[in-house]
Amino acid sequence: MKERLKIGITCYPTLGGSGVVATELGKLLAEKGHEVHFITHSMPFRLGKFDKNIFYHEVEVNDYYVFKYPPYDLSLASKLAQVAQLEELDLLHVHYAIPHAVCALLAKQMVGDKLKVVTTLHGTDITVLAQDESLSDLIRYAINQSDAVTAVSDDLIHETRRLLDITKPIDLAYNFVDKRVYYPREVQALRKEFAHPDEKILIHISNFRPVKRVTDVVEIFDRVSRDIPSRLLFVGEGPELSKVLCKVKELGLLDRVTFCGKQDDVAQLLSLSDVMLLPSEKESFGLVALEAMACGVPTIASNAGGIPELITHGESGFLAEIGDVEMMAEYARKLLSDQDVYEKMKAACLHRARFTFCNDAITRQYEQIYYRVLERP
Ligand code: GMT
Repeated sequence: MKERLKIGITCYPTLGGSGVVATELGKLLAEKGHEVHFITHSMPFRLGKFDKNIFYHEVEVNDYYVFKYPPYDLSLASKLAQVAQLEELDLLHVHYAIPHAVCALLAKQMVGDKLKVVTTLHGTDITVLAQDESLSDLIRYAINQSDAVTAVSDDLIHETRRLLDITKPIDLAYNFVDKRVYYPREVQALRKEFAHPDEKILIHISNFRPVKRVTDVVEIFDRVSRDIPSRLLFVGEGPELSKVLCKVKELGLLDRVTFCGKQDDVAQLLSLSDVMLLPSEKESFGLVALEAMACGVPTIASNAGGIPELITHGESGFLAEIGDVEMMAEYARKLLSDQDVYEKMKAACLHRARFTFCNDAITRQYEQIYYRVLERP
């Protein structure tokens, strides 16, 4: 290791892919000997076992009665400044421009210029919030003032430039999965709990936000299950859950669909599945498809956002236009009915996850960015 760094990490600790990536990155940096301080409103859900290099600082929100809305952003900025000073942090790596980068920049003003701010864009702050005129100037400011900015796909870099008219360099740092956690597990016994040996298992994992188009998953499954004996597993929950349940009932699929709710050890559920469905409207990367890939499970997805950078159509999965459930079902049938095509694709998935989205390489890339902003070559 070059020089041991003291790094503060702020993310949404319980939210989807960005929280997972930020937490996994922190754990890998700590394993490499860096001192990592998570500064968040609750314990990141994937933090796991004790590590002497990992610290957790909880942001407490002041709910003083004159505040109509408790000022979380100010509490976070103040905590970031406190921890940075007390622990002599070299930098803050914040995930999401709004509000985290803005809070980190305020902390930097309080602490002094020595403290560097690295901001990672994950998608929603650009593809949704940047289109809101009341926030776009603030997001532009957060990006321009950060010492370095990274994004999880090339598509997200282009969208950021297009929507915010930004010229500042943005580093591409793809998401990754820890190959010690995501690999094809031995789950034959568990698989029997979900399906008969002659049935295939399709899976969808998300937070059931409208952008995930989860009802398309039901439409695709409906078409596939007419020809191929199969089951569908839903993992996760969120605002569209009841709509999805209605669709499942309407199509008479209730006895073939299992709602697993929120699950922590998704590598097990992925390993017992045959195909992942991800028909999203927007997706800056699609971490869940990478998790599936690393477990040897091909994904059939929409060609939205950064997904085509992750999945090579026809090689490591199949892509169709957003909303084209007919085509996605056709690809699923092709994949599930031809063992040769399936085995080839499974091998391609394992190789791609291991070598292109390798946790070691991407952690090294982030370290290089840290040394660069700190001017410690
Ligand atoms: O997709 C979500 O609803 C969650 C969101 C998040 O903050 O985790 O996901 C975004 O970041 C992930 C990690 O970089 C990406 O894999 C997802 O594609 C991205 N979601 C969107 O762009 C909609």
